[in-house]
Amino acid sequence: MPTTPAAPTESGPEPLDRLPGRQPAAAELARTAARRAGDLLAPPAPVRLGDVVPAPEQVTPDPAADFTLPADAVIRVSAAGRDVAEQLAEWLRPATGFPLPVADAPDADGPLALTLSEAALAAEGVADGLGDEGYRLDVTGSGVRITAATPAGLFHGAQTLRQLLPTTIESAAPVAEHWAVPGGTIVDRPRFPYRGAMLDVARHFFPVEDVLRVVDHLARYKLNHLHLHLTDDQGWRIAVDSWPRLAEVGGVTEVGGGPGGFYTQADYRRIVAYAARRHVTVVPEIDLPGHTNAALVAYPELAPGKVPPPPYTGTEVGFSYVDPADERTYAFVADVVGEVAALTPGPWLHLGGDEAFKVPADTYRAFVERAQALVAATGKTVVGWHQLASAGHVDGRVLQWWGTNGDDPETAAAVRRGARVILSPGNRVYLDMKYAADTPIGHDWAGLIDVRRAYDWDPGTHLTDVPAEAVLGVEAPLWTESVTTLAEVEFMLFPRLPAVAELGWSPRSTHDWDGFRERLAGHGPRWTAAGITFHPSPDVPWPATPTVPTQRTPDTTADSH
Ligand code: TNX
Repeated sequence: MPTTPAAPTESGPEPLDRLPGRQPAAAELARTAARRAGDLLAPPAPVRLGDVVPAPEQVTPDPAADFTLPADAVIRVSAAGRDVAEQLAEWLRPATGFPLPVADAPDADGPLALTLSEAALAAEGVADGLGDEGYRLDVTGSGVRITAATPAGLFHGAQTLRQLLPTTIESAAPVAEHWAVPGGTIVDRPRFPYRGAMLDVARHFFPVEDVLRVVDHLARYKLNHLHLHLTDDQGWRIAVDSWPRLAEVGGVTEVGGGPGGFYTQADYRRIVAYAARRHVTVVPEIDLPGHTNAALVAYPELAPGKVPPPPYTGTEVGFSYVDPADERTYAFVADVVGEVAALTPGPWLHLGGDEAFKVPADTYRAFVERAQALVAATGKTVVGWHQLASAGHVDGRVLQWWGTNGDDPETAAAVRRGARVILSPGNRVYLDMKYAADTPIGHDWAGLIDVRRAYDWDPGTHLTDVPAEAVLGVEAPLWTESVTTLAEVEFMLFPRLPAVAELGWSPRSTHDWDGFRERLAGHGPRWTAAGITFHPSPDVPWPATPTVPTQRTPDTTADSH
């Protein structure tokens, strides 16, 4: 809608500020007021090339080279990238209503081309190449080309392209829209190789379809690991053929007394395959030796004293453990990690290790060392909560930091012995923490975490005496004691998950709260269009909607950890 200032009644169409006797300041005010009124009615501002979350490494806009996707566009791709092209088409077809066929011959000129090429990357001017997840995206007047060395790189580039299209691209039904993409070039690759989120499916069980949707959310923001917390006191969620009662008996409870549930091996395979297609690696966690009440209900011979405990549906921690003095416990661990490893294509197996409060320190260490060896024997790399640090090293092992003070000599010592670290500081990225005191679900033991607090820290320097080179990446865990539905999962993930994704992906040089909150604001309407529930955090300047609260939460970002 036009935003020309209203012409003064007697003076004709001359610009207000050039009229004799008029104050330029008043004229400027009038013009601004008119522009504001226009803005209110105007469609959302066009997406700019730099509006991407997580922030790309290099963005070079060329406003003269904007491109509009035509209805007869064909996506051209080489054979190895075909599946990424098919997914891009699946994302774009519903809203555009365009057929978007996928065809071979990526080198032919066309409006959309995905090129897999090592050779092309050598010429891109990125010192050490785009690596196994980087991509280059070129938007010119004649089309969009994404170039990468791997399908994962193409996939991340395709997710970027999705964000560069108008918000309405998220619509599930065709929309009359000018499908413009801003011109220029993006060259992009991740800061850290491991970028993840954790879903606790043990405290409350979530059906396969919910997990798949969470995978989609991760993939949008270039997160590449989904950690599934599969076992805990309240439920055992993965079928194990050699110990069938684990799921059949241990799976039928959850916090609050609901029906629980478990994944059959076919369900789990479906999750890992769905994730793999989206370049997300599943990290299964079997929490040991504590957090095992559900296993003890199913197999009392694993319990110290051999007395079957009652099923547990509360939210306390630290009371249960498998009997470290019974050899059957180690047969159980070997069988379970063996089956889970065989079902899992990714390289990781998470052993838990947290809050085994009733196991004496030296017994705990000896147990963990045997369990780590059993995981290593499956060919997987051990991951565990940072409490594992006290046990001896095993090749490649990774400690997941969930403390709140940024300082742990035992973890630092384990790093000197060769461990790597995933950062999940409780007071920064625990997505089960409330945003504000009045958030209806969640905990607050690690503090209130609104978007700024989740965003404003540096994984490279967070832990005392742990150098950036030892940091494998970041992960945002979502514990589900109080989270019971997919909508509640999404409410806790959004908008904090994209903040964590940016910490994991974007170079530190792009870190900028003001810029981030502006870019993030543009995603609110996308989530709405996609049917994703989110918390309208007052930290973010959402485009005007009546649902946004105006009160700011107290600033909890004063300390550095
Ligand atoms: C601590 S973090 C736990 C979980 C709880 C969580 C709740 C960690 C390794 N253990 O068992 O669910 O706090 O915030």
